[in-house]
This record gives sequence, C-alpha cells and structure tokens, in this order.
Amino acid sequence: MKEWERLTTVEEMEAATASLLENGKKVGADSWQQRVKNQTPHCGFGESGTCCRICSMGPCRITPKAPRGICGCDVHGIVARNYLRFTAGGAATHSDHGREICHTLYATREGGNYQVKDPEKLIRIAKEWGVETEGKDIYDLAHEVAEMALMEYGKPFGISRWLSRAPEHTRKLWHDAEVEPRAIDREVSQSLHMTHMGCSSLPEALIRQSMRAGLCDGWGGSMCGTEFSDVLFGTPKPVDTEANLGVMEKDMVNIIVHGHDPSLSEMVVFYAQDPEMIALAKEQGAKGINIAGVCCTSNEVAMRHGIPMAGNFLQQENVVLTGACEAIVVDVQCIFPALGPLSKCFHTKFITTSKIARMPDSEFIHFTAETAGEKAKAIVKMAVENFKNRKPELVNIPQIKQKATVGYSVEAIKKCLDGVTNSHVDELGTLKPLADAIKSGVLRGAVAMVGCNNPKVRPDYAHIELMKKLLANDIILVLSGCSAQAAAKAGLMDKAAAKYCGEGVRRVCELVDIPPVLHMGSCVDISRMMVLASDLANDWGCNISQLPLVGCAPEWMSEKAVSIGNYVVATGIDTFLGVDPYTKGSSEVTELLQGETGVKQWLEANYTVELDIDKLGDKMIERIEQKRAALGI
Ligand code: BF8
Ligand code: SF4
Repeated sequence: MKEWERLTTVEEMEAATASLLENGKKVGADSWQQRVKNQTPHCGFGESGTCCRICSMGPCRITPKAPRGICGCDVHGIVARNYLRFTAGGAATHSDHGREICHTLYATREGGNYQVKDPEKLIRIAKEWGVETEGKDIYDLAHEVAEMALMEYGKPFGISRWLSRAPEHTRKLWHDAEVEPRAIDREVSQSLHMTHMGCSSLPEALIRQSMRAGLCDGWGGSMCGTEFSDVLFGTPKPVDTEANLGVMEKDMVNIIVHGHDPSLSEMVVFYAQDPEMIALAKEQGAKGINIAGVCCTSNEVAMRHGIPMAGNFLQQENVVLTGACEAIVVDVQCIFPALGPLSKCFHTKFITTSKIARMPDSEFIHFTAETAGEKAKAIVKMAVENFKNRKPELVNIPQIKQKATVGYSVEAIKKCLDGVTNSHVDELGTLKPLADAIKSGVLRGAVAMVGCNNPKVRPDYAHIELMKKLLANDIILVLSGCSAQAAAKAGLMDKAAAKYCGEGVRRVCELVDIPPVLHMGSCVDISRMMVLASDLANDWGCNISQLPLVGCAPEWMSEKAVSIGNYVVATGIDTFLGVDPYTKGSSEVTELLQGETGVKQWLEANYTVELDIDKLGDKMIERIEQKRAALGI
C-alpha cells in the first residue's frame, strides 16, 4: 500500500469540525451532529419504504400482521410507489434548475447581464438540433435554441432531443424497454399520476417509470442545465483552485455562495471583483473580498473561475461557525434551513434569493435574470458592510486546505488527451487514447463517483477511502457534486497526488498532466459523464454496458441522487450505493433494481447496495474485472 502522506485526513477534518462546534457552543448554536442524535433511531417503516400516506385513509404501515394497506395495496406496490415518487422529486429538481438556465439563456443580450460566453458550443448544439446557424446573429440563435430547449419540457409529442447523443444500441434498449423519456415535465407529472391512490401498484411498471423519470433528468433537464450553463458562462477547462475551510480569509470579507444555479453565483463573483466594492471593503477595514463556495454552486464557480471550495454538504454549517462569514448567499437545493437560526448566532447574513427556496430567518433578495446585476451588487454590498459586525473573539478558521486542479468537462478531457497523442481527429477530439490505456491494462477501468454526504456514513470517509482504494488498483476516477469536494479537500485533485496511486494511474496522470481524480462539475454535470460514457463506447466500438466503468454514490442522501442513479443505471452503467434507497422492505423491488431480472434485463445494468464501504470497493473492483474478462482484455 502506498503512503498518502500529503493528504488531509478525515481525522484532521473532524478535528477542525470539533473546534468549530466548540465555537458554536459559546453562542448556543445548534448543529446537525446534535440533531442526528435527536432523530435516531429512525422510523423503521420509513427506512424500509413500507409506509404509505398518499391518501387520507392511511397512513398505512405494512407489518406481518397487516400485510396490505386499507386499499389492499401490498408492500411491493407501496415500496415501488415511494421509490418512483422519490425519483420524480429528484428529476423535477434537476430539471427545473435546467429550465432556469434555459430562461437565463433566453434573457441574454449583447452588453446585458448575461451574455453568450461560448458561441462555438451554442452553434454546435444548434447544428445538433437541426437549426440553421449560417449568418445568424449569435443572440438570435441563443434565443431560438433556448426556446427549443424550453419546449423540451412540455412538447406534446416525441422523445427528448438529447437522446440522439447516445449510442444506437442504448437508444434501442430504451425504446424496447419503453423508457425513452418524452417531454421532461410529462415524465415527472406522469410519475405523480401513476403513484396517485388507485393507479399503479405493479412494481415492474413503477420501476420502469422510475427509469424513465431518471432519464428525463439525465438526458433531458440536467443536460439542458449543463450544456446551456457552458454556453452562458463558458465550458470548463482545467483551472487551479483550493479546497477546505482554510480558504476563508481572516482579514477579508468572506462571501459564501451555496446552492446550485450558476446564474446567481456568476453575478456575485463578478461584483465581488468590482473596484467600487473592493474600495468599500477597504473602507470597512478589510483587505478585500473573498468568495468561496459550498455544494454544487461551488463546483460551478470553481470549474469556471478557480473560486475556492470551502466545503461540501455537511460542511455548510461549518462556514458560519468560523465566525468569519459575512454572508452566505443561497439559491436552491441542499441548503439547510438550519442556516437561518445558526446565522443569527453570529453576525452572518443568510441571504435567500429564489422563490423556490424561501426560509425563515433569512433576508430575501429576489434574484431574476432581468435584475441580476443590481441585485448581485446589493448582495455584495450588504456583505461588505457587515464586516464591521464581526466578533473577533469568535473567529476561528481551521487552517486546512489543499490545492486542486478542476474543470474537466468532456471537451477538456479530450483536449488533454489530444495534447499527448496528437491523435486530433476532428474538431471535438477523441477518447481513443483513454480506451487504449484501459484496453492495454495500464488503467483497469474507471469509476464515476458522485453524490452527497450523509450522517449515516462517516462524512467524506467513504468517498476518500474508496477513491484511495480504487486509485491504488489503477482505476481512474471522474467525480462530481459533493464527492468531488471531498476529493479536493483531501488533496486528491492535486496533480502531485498521482505519485501515490497505482503505477498505471500514475503514468497516465504524468503523461497527460492531470490529477488522478477528475472534477467534472456539479450534480447536473453528471450529464457530462453520460456523454463521456457514450463517446467512449463509440470510440471503443462496444456498448456502454460492456465498458469497465461503474458508478458509485457512497454517501448519497437526496432525491436528486436517486434520479441520477436511475439514469446512470438506465444508461448501462452498474451503480454502487453506500446508503439504502428505502427499498429493502420489498423483495420484488429489490430484485427489480438489484437482481438479474429487472433493470439488468431491460437495460443491461443494475444497482448494488452495500453499506460496508470496504466491501463496496471490493465489489466495484470485481465488477470492473468481470467486464474486462468478458471483453477479453
Ligand atoms: O446536487 S451532491 S448534497 S450539493 S445533491 Fe446536494 Fe448531494 Fe451535494 Fe449538489 Ni448533488
Ligand atoms: Fe393506505 Fe392505500 Fe391510502 Fe396508501 S393508498 S395510504 S396503502 S389506503
């Protein structure tokens, strides 16, 4: 086993958290660590998915003595309905984020708040969608494509436009399994219809729709989110940054951006660099303005601007507990309502900006595309003017941080590979060198590791330990979401970390000049991974399900994660979970998701749920080796 001495350990991160919790105690702050204690043990019915409350004859809870709900629904129907509703929640959330981005694209204009930063990508997508681009003003084109994208949400006929990016074989599987997503809103809405009292209770039908609802996210709403964010704000390319709480600056105004939609964070980042605002910060006694991120918003601005990452999901309270956070500015998703009362214990301004995520104890500054500039400036000003209210005796910034190189969009990965091999075949490059490295065994395979933190798993430990184990076994990683931030905090996104990996990973990293784990972005950016897998299968000449590639979400917690899991599986990629998705109460649903006769038969991949993290790693390695053996490599 190689030494990983350059890494920040989970123990060091936990020690930092402990010292911050002490800080919190001084002001009577609550914490998730305490609330977990209050909430455990969790309800066994909820955990196994066997409680139904979709009509007011219930709630019905299934036990050996009461094997059916009042309407007669059995445990399998109840578990499957709950699973589909969970998926629909996630698909709706990602897709609505994507919709907001489409609206932002529609609001672009020359010299306006929002502009087209990557016109080449816009033209590429327009051509993909059969739009005439010749001689067209780029903003006219942006509006036309944005409107087409918005129609994807509610078009009455046809299937998602984005499906044409998938290999022929995958599309046929989707068609034959009747899971091709149609309009995005239709799949979400139909999922709710199917799970209404007195509709579907047949597990197979509910799990098929769960796949379809997932696909409308990954190959629909999320893909809109990713692709048009690139058009608006630039397609990520490798950029250096830093990660962990040590990125907060004692002598500067610290503004934390948190949430998901880059439309907000991009503008806040822009106005934090405004000379007028910097001068104001200096007037207040600060050395300047420091922006850092939490959760997926952090991934977005790190990938495009190198903005440092203060932390991931279960670190969001920590940024306030430092006593050095002037403002935490949020939009949507994964925001703890706890931030309201917590910020009141400090001088921190908790600023909510979206009508979708309203919270008590916050200051609401409604942010829209039309008013983005003035609102972002007002937010930055509010933070700057709050610097003087800081209580120096409460300032405690743990001095831990690591260097990271982030920004590996599919385009960037291809460019890095091209740089080495000179195999430039077309405008967009090729993944052939990656395929060759895997075929030759220099790399054994790849893992897409994604997802959240969850107090049910020791935070970040599963992510980091699994990554180390896979890297030692010459398996390369692509990451997104809070998993990516776990890696960055540990130091695994520092190119220097390559030397601790297996011989093959080390050689590839040094040759291509990449870190051993590649940051592909936020959770909507898992759509990038779907494109990567599709292109790799095409360049390889095999099906996606044959590739020595698996997905993994060891610490997942959100509905979005289940929606993601479903579209990753439905795309032909076996997916490994470290937290149970509330399905263990039904043997039939478990078989459909994890066995050989459900999704595996329809879509050539399935789930593995394994709560022992070491075994989870072993199972992934075993699956990758099985795929290699089946390919004869
Ligand atoms: O969408 S990984 S905790 S921040 S849900 Fe949330 Fe999970 Fe983080 Fe981004 Ni994704
Ligand atoms: Fe109970 Fe059936 Fe109503 Fe669910 S739908 S709460 S199982 S009666």
